[in-house]
Amino acid sequence: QLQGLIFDVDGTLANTERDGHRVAFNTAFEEAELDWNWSVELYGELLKVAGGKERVKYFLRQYKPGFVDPQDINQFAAYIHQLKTKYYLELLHNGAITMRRGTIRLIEEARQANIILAIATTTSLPNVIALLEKYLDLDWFEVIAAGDIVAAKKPAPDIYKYVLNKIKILPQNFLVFEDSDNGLIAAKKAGLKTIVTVNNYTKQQDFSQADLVVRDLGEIDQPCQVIQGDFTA
Ligand code: XBP
Ligand code: MG
Repeated sequence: QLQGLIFDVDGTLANTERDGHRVAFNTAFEEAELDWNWSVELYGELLKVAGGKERVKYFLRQYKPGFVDPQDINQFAAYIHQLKTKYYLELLHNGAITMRRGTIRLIEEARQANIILAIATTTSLPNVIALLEKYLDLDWFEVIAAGDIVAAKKPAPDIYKYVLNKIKILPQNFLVFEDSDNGLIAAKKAGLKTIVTVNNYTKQQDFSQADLVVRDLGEIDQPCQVIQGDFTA
C-alpha cells in the first residue's frame, strides 16, 4: 500500500520557472554584462534541458556558438549559474515564488497518515532548502535529493534511484508527483507510479506514461481536475 510520496520541485511544488529561474538568469546576464535576455518563449524551449548549468551550455551551443572557448565552457556556465542562484534565492525570499494549489494540503494530509515524504529535483539544493523552509518544514522530508547529487539529471532516473536507495520502501509503495516529460521519464525508468500536474510550460508535453494527469492537486472545496486517467490507478 502507499507508504511514500516523492515530489519534484520546479513546476510541481511551485511554479518557479517563468518568474523565478528565468528572471534570475536574465539578472545574472545583466551582472555579467551580457546583452542576453531569455524571453518566456525562448526559456520554454531551453527548459527541455534539465539543470541550470546544462541549460546555459545548451544555449551557448545552440545560439552563441564560439562565444566561449570550449575549454572554458564549464567554468563559464558555473560562473553564470552561481550568479543566477544568488538572484533566485533573493526572488524566493521576497515572495516572488509561491506554492502551487493543493501542495501544502496534500503534504499535511500525508504527514497525518504517517506517509514518508521525499524530494527528487534537478534544481540546486540551496533553492530547495529555501523553498521548503519558507513554506513547509525541512524536517518533514526523509530525503531531499537535488541537483548535482547525481551525475545524470532527469530524464535519467538517477535522482529517483538515489531516493529509493535511501528509503527502505518498495518502489511500488511510492507515488511520484511531477510536472514535465523529463521528470515523468525519470520516475518511470525508476519503476515509480507517477501523477503529473501540468503547468503552462509543460501542458503540451507527452504524458501518456503517467498514471494520472491533473491540472493541480486541488483543495478540499476545489477538487482537482483530471486531464488523463482515473483515480483507481
Ligand atoms: C527543474 C530544472 C532545474 C531548474 C533550475 O528541476 O530543470 O534546472 O529549472 O534550477 P525539477 P537550477 O523540475 O526537477 O525540480 O538552475 O538550480 O538547475
Ligand atoms: Mg519539474
